[in-house]
Amino acid sequence: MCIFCKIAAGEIPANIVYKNEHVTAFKDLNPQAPTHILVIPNQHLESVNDIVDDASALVAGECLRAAREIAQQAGLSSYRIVTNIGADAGQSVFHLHLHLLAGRKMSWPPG
Ligand code: DGP
Repeated sequence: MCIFCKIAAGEIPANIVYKNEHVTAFKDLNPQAPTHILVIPNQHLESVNDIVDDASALVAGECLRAAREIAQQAGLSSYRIVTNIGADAGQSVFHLHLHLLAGRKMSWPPG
């Protein structure tokens, strides 16, 4: 089981801020902004590359919906959602996750 599967299953601790049937969200261990939350599907998908059918698309959509709800409940007017796909893009944990970042001015393009 991968580390994010273990967090979703409650087998290792995390600072969980949101959970439902499809999605778990928790604070990033190494925050890059005052708000930095990871939103993951409870089921293991490696990355966006695994969104290949209706079931995986539903789960990915639930991740986006959860991110929007978390942002709204936190009163965030601006925020960024990032997902890295592959090592060269910065992916280090191979379980699909959305980074929800907020609380500072963001630059563009990302490095
Ligand atoms: P990425 O580089 O896009 O794969 O992002 C992985 C993120 O996951 C990175 O920002 C650090 C975070 N992370 C890695 N392991 C853990 C963990 O065990 N707990 C928490 N809360 N975050 C983790």
